[in-house]
Amino acid sequence: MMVSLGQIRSRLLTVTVVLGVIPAGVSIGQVPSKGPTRDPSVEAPVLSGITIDGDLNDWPAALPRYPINHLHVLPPYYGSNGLEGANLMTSPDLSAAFSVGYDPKENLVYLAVIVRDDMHVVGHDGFWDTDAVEVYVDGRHSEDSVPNYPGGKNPETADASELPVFQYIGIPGEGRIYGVKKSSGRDRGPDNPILMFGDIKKTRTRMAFRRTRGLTVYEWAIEAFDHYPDTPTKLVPGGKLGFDVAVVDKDKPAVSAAAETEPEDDRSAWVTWVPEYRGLKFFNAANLGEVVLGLPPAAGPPADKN
Ligand SMILES: [Ca+2]
Ligand SMILES: [Ca+2]
Repeated sequence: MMVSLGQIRSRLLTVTVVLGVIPAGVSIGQVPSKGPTRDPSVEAPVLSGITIDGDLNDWPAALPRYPINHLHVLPPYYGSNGLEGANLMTSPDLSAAFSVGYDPKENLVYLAVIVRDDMHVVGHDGFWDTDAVEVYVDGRHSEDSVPNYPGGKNPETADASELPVFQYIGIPGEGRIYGVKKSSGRDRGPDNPILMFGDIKKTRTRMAFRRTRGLTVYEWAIEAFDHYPDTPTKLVPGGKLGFDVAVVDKDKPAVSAAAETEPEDDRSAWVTWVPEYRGLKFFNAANLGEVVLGLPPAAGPPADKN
């Protein structure tokens, strides 16, 4: 269930009692607390001067890269695509990792997804026919869930404001993503990336990709929301976001019009950062890992006097 105002108030009260006081302007999901509260958890350092162009030369070289290496075989939709038993940290067939940071002034999360993938396939009709990256974000770091699309809606009518988790999707090519022609009841053009169940143009989320020598790089600026589209999450040091990233790998162009009719051995692989799979991620925020927003770099030591 999505939380009601009453639940929010009672949660706020609990947090207030525990912490004594909540700094002004800090939303419930962003009450700073020390250390990770989920597994997996990564810290996002403060970055600045990032240009979204698919070139990571503007990223600090020393930034950690975290493996995206949990393969989920979910018949009849996703297969192993030849990756069963492969080391997804080193395989030339598929190995993927991400780095993450944020800019508190721009109020954006920056995400670099680096994918080694020997066979580049871009399709436009469904989730089953293309290489892709999916980013899951919960700006409120909640444990909210819904059992299904709210109010009897369907994927074409459901609205991102009614679901506990945002799903952004990008593909490494031009054209429509996952066959989505309609979302939140409105016709959509072939945007890249898209906000599933919403309008990417109402967000500041952007993505650019580059493909060179078997390596596909996706560079993202991501806007998180307390409530879409009117209340972006304020990104402050110590704040936490629910987060996961999935890499989709299709290696042979689709020969049919649905995932379940693709040859089983050629079905795309779906690989995530979070180890467990417990159903559609946009229905349950508790299934995400987390990004902890780091402190700005400390002032350096005084310069030598000589
Ligand atoms: Ca760049
Ligand atoms: Ca591929």
